[in-house]
Amino acid sequence: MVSVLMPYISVLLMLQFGPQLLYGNESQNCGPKGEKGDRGAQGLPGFPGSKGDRGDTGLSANVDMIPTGPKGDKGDPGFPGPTGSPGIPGHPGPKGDQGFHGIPGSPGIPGFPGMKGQQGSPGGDVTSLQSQIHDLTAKFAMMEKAASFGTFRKVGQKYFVYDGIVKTFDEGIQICKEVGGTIALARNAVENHTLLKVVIASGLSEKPFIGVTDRDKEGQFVDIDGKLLTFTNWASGQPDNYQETQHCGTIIVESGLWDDASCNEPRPIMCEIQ
Ligand SMILES: [Ca+2]
Repeated sequence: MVSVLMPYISVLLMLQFGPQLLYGNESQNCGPKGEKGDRGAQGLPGFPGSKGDRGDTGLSANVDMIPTGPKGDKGDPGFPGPTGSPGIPGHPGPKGDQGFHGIPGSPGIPGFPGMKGQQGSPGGDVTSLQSQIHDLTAKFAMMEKAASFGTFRKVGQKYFVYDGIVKTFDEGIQICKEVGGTIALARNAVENHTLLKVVIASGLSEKPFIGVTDRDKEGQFVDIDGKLLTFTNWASGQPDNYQETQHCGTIIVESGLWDDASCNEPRPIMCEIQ
């Protein structure tokens, strides 16, 4: 502490006793000159000096020499601009892979029951399908034709029809041929019963012709193609070839039994189409 204050204490002693120490007391006698004292302590700092002259102009600033600051933060996204016009369509891309099979659809509405068809051939190819379409078309055409007659009944694969025509046996054969059929003939009991239904439904009172005749050989009835019969339904005592003029078959209105009669006497003509 004393060493720190020593400079200030020395200055104070110099101010108080300096002149006497330096020049002595004029009223006293001077003694022998002493040795030179030690160098005094450093004085206190002086007052600030006056402002200096203006300095020289510095070199021009070089922009490149200005140090670059740190990179700023990323700016906010801008507002979307106006929509441009559509571009030119590109070329078609390559064909993609086949997709997975879809979920099966719901069942369709059941159709109307169709007519019983013939037994089809095995397989489901296009040929079979075309054949079925052909058969259906033919059946529809036949049904449409049958419905064009005043009375018609279906049995098996054929229709018995009647439309009020009264002709001779040979005229009847021709008329039925023109409509795509033949003169009606029952080939079994069921067909005979159906044929009788047509007779009754038509309100006939005269026995219609059926397609049998023994004109070629007396007593041997055949169909119009000349084939022997596999089914007959003759009434008792018939065919009797009454007066040797009866060579064509008829069906009795009340019973459905058969009777031979004159081929040249006009009678109702029933046809069968199939
Ligand atoms: Ca007879």
